[in-house]
Amino acid sequence: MQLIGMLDSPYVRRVAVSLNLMGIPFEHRSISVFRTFDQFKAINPVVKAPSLVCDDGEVLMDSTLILDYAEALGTARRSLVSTDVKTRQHDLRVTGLALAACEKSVQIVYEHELRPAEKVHAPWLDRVTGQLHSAYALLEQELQRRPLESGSERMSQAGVTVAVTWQFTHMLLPGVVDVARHPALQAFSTAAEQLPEFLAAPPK
Ligand SMILES: N[C@@H](CCC(=O)N[C@@H](CS)C(=O)NCC(=O)O)C(=O)O
Repeated sequence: MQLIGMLDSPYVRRVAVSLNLMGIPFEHRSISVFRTFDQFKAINPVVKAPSLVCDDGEVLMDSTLILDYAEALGTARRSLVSTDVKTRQHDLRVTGLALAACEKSVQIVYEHELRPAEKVHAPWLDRVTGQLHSAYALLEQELQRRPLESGSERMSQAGVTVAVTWQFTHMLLPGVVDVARHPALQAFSTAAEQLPEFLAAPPK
């Protein structure tokens, strides 16, 4: 199967790192939804990254749905989701917060990069930035209360999503979220980014 999209997208990277941790082989094709729109469109007319071309040619999109498919394949060396319902509930809470932070980060990046400067809408940016700060404040609380596993053998889907999102926010929006106020997130992310499965999917 082929994973389509650039690794500077947190959604694409989330899938790539997860597949690496699960030991599921895939071919990665670095095709951009912006710079190579037509090439992407030829694979998926909706032009959403990530897209996954399955072995029978069917094309999936949306990182969460692609990861759901990967978990269902039954070929993974290990799963990133817990079968214990209380653990799963908490992982979903953390994953949801991280995905919200991810979405808000992407919205801020798009507002600055895709709109002419005179059309940037400050009230919208303020709202989204506030939502981003809330998501990270809650994530920090969650990690302080219940630390995430940061080793290759114990890392969960929640852990992958938190680490990838934190890295993305700081790469694209330096200074927008204060690292000093999020020590647990920073420490977890630093440890995760040193794992071979993360290093094999570099965001730059
Ligand atoms: N909820 C989606 C979000 C994916 C997403 O927004 N990807 C961006 C790249 S970071 C994209 O495809 N942008 C182009 C567009 O939306 O037109 C997911 O989890 O995969």
